Amino acid sequence: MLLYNANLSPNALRVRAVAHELGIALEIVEVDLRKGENRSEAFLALNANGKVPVLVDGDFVLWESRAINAYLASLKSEQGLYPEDKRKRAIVDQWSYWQAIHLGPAMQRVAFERLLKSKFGMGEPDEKALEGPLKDIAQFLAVLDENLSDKEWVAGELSIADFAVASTFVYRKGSNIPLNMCRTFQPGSTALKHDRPGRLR
Ligand SMILES: N[C@@H](CCC(=O)N[C@@H](CS)C(=O)NCC(=O)O)C(=O)O
Repeated sequence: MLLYNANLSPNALRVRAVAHELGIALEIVEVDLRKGENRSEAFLALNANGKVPVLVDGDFVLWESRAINAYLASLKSEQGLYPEDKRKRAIVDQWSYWQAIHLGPAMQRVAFERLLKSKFGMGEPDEKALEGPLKDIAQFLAVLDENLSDKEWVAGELSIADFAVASTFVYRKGSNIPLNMCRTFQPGSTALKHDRPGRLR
């Protein structure tokens, strides 16, 4: 299986982490986003959005990191990362979508302003623009905190939703997003076990 990857991408990291957890070997094809390799005709033929990650399994092409992870986990269903039980799966989907639609974009907005913008020569951080996202992050982390107050993994058992949520935190420290607003992430808390993808960096 091939994974079109960019090392700086949290979305690609999420897939590498799940493949690693499942013991699925991926042949990595590095796509240099800064050189615009994701805009080449060959790459756009795989994903017209021009975004990584993209998985190629024989003649099957799949993009969107969470869909790729659901596919990979389904190939090794006995490991339970994407449970077949309808209700358990629905809860995994619930947290994966929550990360994709709520927590992830807010964290990404801050990471872009505070960390990536200057790295890409796009100017200084605009702190004013971050008031809304930071407020959202505090609200969403409180929800995560509450959810993890009585369990180790977001959907009860380790699942692809944990990898979705954990990969959100890759740029947290560099973006100066404090976790002291969230008791879940205090030293010694079980939520810090959500660092599995971090170990693969
Ligand atoms: N929702 C997509 C997001 C993919 C995405 O935004 N990838 C970024 C890297 S983190 C990318 O390829 N950006 C290049 C571009 O948009 O030109 C996923 O989860 O796979």
